[in-house]
Amino acid sequence: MRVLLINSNRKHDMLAAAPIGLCYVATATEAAGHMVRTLDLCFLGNRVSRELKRVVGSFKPDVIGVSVRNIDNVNMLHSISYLPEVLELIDEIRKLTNCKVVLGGSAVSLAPEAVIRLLKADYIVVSDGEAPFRELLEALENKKDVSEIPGVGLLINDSFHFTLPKLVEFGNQKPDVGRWVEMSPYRKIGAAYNVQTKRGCRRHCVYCTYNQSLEGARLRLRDPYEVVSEIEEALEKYGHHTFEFVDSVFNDPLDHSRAILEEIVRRPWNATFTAMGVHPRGLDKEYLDLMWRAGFRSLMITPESASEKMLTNYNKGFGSEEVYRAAESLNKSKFAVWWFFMVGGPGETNETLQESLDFVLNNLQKKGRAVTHVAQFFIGIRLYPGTALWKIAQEEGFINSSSNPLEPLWYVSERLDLDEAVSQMSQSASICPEIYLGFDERVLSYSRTITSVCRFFRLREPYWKYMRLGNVIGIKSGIRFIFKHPDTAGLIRKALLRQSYAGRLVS
Ligand code: B12
Repeated sequence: MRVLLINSNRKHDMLAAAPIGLCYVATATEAAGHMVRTLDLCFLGNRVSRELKRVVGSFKPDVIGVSVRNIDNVNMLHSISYLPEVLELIDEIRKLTNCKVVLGGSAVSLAPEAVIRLLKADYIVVSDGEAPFRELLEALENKKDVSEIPGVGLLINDSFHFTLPKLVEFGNQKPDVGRWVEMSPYRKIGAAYNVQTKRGCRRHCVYCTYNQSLEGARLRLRDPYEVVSEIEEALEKYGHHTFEFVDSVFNDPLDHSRAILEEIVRRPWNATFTAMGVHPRGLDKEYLDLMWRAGFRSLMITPESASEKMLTNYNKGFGSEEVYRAAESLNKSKFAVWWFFMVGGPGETNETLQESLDFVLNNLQKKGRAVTHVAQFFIGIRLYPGTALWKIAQEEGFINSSSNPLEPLWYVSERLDLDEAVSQMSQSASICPEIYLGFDERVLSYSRTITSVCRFFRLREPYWKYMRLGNVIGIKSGIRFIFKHPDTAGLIRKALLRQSYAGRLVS
């Protein structure tokens, strides 16, 4: 069959993400004997319709697969939904061709039924895409029943029919991202070449979906030698020198990540690495030294809180002592570290929030050290079906049985005084340039200018580390809160009212 795979994600700022998931599916589909073509919409701007028309017209696909990564930007103060543009895309596809449209990607896995209904696709694929998509194509080609294929969903007489996915071993499939995607615009904006070393997450954080429909709870590890060989091949073939590990948690299990780092050290070439989702556990001097020797210069760490009580309530599986210890080790290094903190989880009070802020104020400020920290505080916890927090939120009246998971739905602890919380965060940010707040995310729309300046001055990636410098300038010049809404607590209340919450926080 002729299969066109489209990356619908157009978020083309500093956090641009090359569609590695789509590339995995492309490689597997081609290996099954189909003719595959990819179309990446990320940097096309207003040329999307023209390109779509051109590619559909010339390639004449039998099936179009669309990757849908994000539902929204998970920001309560500055919420953006990405689904309207995907709906528009699918409407355009329908006008151009009668071929079947299949959706996959994290947005689909998070809310399969809601997505197929909203986006009016023929089929959806949940979790890993490779095997279900291959089976679906085979069934379509041979005009066989598709309704029992694991991981595939469809509407039959307007009722949603879905077969649970069967997650197979990761094996040694290679996405070959550089073959399917033109990487130069990603490179230009400062984005990395993506690599995945495992699937699955064995953590059970109350708000998280990684261990469920996204990747499953069972760890499926790749052979470290194969992972590093994939990197080596990408270096040789595409000359991309900055790589990002996109695992849910890169350093869990620690031994597996260590084996990968050691294998990188053994190879004769140099490259730069970063990873999102680094666990504080195990970040001691020895491990950080190994990361540095392998070529890591930055990492993202996701403790979500520094309060013992909140870490327990989030079921993070580590305590505040480990967070403090990780900071201590990182402070002796030269890394750029982006820390993520969530504000407002179950049981959060203004005191527990202050504990996290104090942790940053006392442990992450520069104070002449070589390390650069950025500490991002987000208020409101995004709710997803299937998580423990979804149930808690239902019991506490934040959502009800008819809540739509495609609307950004939030949980905010009722024990938090919102006005006080906003003032605590602003107060800390006014004296600590490391702190980056929800409304600051608007700075991402200036990514192109920021990266051009960074490139002009030959500054080293990752460019996000210069957010600290931006805040230093902002504080000194008095424009630090340029993006801050005059009534931030009011914005939070409005978001909660929109989801029909009528409890203490809005009364
Ligand atoms: C790594 C990561 C990041 C990194 C990305 C770095 C990079 N260089 O790519 C960073 C930190 C920059 C990041 C940023 C953001 N992220 Co993020 N990120 C992730 C994470 C942990 C992994 C994504 C990944 O690459 N997975 C590996 C690939 C192989 O998996 P996959 O894409 O899902 O593909 C598989 C299937 O989905 C399927 N599939 C995919 N496409 C297709 C297509 C077809 C046709 C088929 C059949 C199947 C199929 O098959 C693939 C292979 O099996 C996920 C959570 C998770 N565990 O999935 C969140 C996640 C995707 N991110 C999320 C969000 C919200 C964001 C941001 C919007 C946050 C923000 N405010 O800035 C930005 C958006 C960035 C962007 N450009 O889109 C959310 C999306 C949920 C939502 N509410 O929309 C997730 C799910 C996390 C969460 N909160 O639950 N992110």
